[in-house]
Amino acid sequence: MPTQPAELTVHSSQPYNAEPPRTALADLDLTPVALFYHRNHAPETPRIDPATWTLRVDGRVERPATFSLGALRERFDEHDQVVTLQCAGNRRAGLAEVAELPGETPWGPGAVGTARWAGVRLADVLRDVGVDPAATDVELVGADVSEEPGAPEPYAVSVPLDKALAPEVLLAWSMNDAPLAEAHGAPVRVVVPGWIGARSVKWLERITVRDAPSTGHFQAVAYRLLPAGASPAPGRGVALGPLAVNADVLAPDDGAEVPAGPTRVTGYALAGGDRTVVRVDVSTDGGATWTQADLDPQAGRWSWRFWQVELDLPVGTSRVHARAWDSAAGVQPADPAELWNPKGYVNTSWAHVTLHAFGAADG
Ligand SMILES: Nc1nc2c(c(=O)[nH]1)N[C@H]1C(S)=C(S)[C@@H](COP(=O)(O)O)O[C@H]1N2
Ligand SMILES: [Mo]
Repeated sequence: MPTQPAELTVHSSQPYNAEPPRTALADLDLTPVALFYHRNHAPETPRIDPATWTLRVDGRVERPATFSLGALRERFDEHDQVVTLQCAGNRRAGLAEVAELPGETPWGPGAVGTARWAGVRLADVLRDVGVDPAATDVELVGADVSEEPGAPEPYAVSVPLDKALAPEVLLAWSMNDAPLAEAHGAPVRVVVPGWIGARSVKWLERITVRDAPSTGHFQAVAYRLLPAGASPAPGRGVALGPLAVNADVLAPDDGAEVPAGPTRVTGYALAGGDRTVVRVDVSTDGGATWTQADLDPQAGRWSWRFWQVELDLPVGTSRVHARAWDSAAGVQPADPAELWNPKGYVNTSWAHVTLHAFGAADG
């Protein structure tokens, strides 16, 4: 059945930040590129000629090297992974209801998406240049320059060496079996499965192996979890890495009018790091009682897991809550107020939508 292409909600155009409506993400193992959220920090999208693009690999390595796209393709095997990217700011709007988050993009449910990414393993490239035994972190540097930090500098973050050497971390040139789009980081971006989206650096130009995390703004100041009373400063708080377990309702939409009676409610759940989703609970009585949703098989080890449940909705307004559990017994907390933090990251509070069910007579 042909579906209407959904419109993205554009939060800002420079930098371009946009998300799809929740219902556009429902039931599609792979999010079409046209529906994939955009999260940027620089006012301009870099336009890089793949023919002249190079990747510099340096720092604490035995043989610093520069690779062209052709050299990467020739020298290393191609691998692919189905991976869900989720912005640490996804669902921030729920935290902004607790207390103001001035200057932060008010993401709804759509700063998340899943794609098949193909490229080379970061581990293969690192082994090729030889990592110094003293190395601890791998800095990933893009081509875009944000206006956010005091001193303008290309987008730079890092991941610990052990994650950088994990087989799932890719330098990707393809998304959903098509060449990676400029907007999503062409010609080559990093994909760090199970970690916050901010570590999956787009428009990758340099990899520097270090004995400390990157001092870039988006590692040292932003994307860190601070206590509610603290203000961001270099090195303050905890750098976000592995995703915390999260879930959301994808359909029906929040505020939807539906016929009373059996109603299929669907959504996704996502666990981070080396955890997996093991259970999703759904409640229509504010969490007093819970029903377990059916879990679909995962499209990939690093992808979200869809869930579904049939609820018997009475005429009137129902609030549907959902929460996921991960394989380390991590569970989503009830209240966003418990999670509120000054940059508005990691809203993993119970998902909820309000549904208005009408009877045959009001139909
Ligand atoms: N070079 C660069 N890489 C980046 C960013 C950026 O602003 N510049 N944003 C990061 C963030 S915060 C997220 S959530 C993802 C978003 O990827 P997408 O725009 O392809 O969805 O890219 C990450 N990689
Ligand atoms: Mo992000």
